[in-house]
Parts: sequence; structure tokens; C-alpha cells
Amino acid sequence: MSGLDPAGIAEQLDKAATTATAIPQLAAEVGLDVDAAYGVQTALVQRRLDRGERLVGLKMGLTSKAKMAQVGVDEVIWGRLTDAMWVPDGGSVDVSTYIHPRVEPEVAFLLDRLPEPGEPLGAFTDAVRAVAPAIELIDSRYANFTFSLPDVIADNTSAAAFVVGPWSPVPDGLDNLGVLLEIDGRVTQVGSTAAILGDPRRALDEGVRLAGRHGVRLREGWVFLAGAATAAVPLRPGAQVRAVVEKLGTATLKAVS
Ligand code: OOG
Ligand code: MG
Repeated sequence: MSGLDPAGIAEQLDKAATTATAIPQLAAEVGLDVDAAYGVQTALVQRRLDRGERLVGLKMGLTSKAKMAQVGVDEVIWGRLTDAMWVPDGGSVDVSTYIHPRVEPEVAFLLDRLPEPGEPLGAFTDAVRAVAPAIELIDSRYANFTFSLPDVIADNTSAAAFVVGPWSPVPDGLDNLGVLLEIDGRVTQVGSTAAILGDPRRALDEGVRLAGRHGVRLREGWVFLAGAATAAVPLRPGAQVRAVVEKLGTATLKAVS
């Protein structure tokens, strides 16, 4: 295929996800820029909504240096979360339904009201009802988990599944909490919430601003994933995954095949 056909690209990405089959990168070939890529993402997620899925939130990507370095893209990005991606805490996923799944530890916010773009950081605390440790399962639809900035945006920022641990009231200070990712009881990644734009509340600020540019406003009751604090780790069949965030507790996920 040549030329820019957002609906056609969305269809290719959707098929790649539903059949767990990687596709080649396409942005350079078809001349997809960042704005057009968000248009493809909208069309891609709309295909899910047309199948009966519901939007439940927004996720940030590449809000930490560890993540930017891992994938070689250094811009903050955002994507959409649907109810079908939400796995209950302690639940399981079938790894054979993904291409090359990876897991990463995150912090989730539960939105209480609609934050406005440009609100001071402190004001976000009352826009957020609760906070929780979370795990995101990402699965790039591109071969070798390799992509450019527009490619990954079009692919809904590799979103595939997520787990949210127990919600708690927002503690004083979210900006320097220890973060661990454990696989089968062994620590595989260590970090701090400070890695997330210096303070995960800043990710919310960025999300409001960046999504707002594309006419997307956050909604009350939505989940907001602030982005991974560490690099992501491949998810193997049988793995028991645990993300631990100091003061917030743990979220767990089991991989079956
Ligand atoms: C892109 C998605 C990044 C995060 O938390 O940084 C992301 C990717 O790494 O495939 O979800
Ligand atoms: Mg993530």
C-alpha cells in the first residue's frame, strides 16, 4: 500500500493485534507524521469501540528516560485504554494472544473531575480521587518491537492490557516512591516514581495538554496510566508478575499460554 490512508492503516494495525501477527513499520513509507498518526490511532480505537468496547481511560508513554532509551523514541506520547484491556488484579493473560508482550510497572490515577490544561501541579491532587500501583502489558504490533514516533502513536502506543492494584487516597508526595518489577519473585527492574517526568502528577498535566490538542478531554472516572518508571521486560508463559510501588502496594498478573 502507498499513500496516506488512515482507515487502511488502522485496519492493518487492528488485524495485527487480533491475529497476533507482527507487521512492518509503515510511517516512513506512507509519510505519516505525528498529527496524522493520532488520527490513525483514533480510527484504530474506534474499530474496538465499534465491536462494543468502551473507553475507560488514557495512558502515557515514554514519560521516563529508561523507556525512551529502551525503544529509541524520545517524545512523550499518549494512547487510549478500553475495558477489554483491563485485567483484574491477580488475573491472568494468555500470552499466545500477543505478538511479543512486555510488562512494565506503572502508577495509575483514578480521575475525580476533569483536569484543565495548564492547571498548576498542586491542583491535580484534587482532580485525582485515588492512586494505585499498576502493570501495563505492551505489545507493539511492529516486527522486532521496533518503531518510529508516528508508528508507535498510530499503534495506540503499544497498549494491549493493564492491571490496576488496590486504589488508595493520594499520599503526600508521589515524586520519590520506590518501584519494583518482580517476575516469579525475583526483582528484575528497580526504579522510582521520580523517573516519571520528575513526578507522576506531571504526566497527568502532559496528558491533559497533549490529548487536548487532539480534542480529547479526560473524563471523570477514567483511569490514567502515568507511564512506566523502568524499562519493560518480556512476558514469558507461566510468569507471575508483581509491580510494587512504595506506600501504594502491589499489582499482580499471571501469564498463561
Ligand atoms: C511504547 C509505549 C510506552 C510507557 O509506559 O512508557 C509506554 C512502547 O514502549 O512500546 O507505555
Ligand atoms: Mg506503559
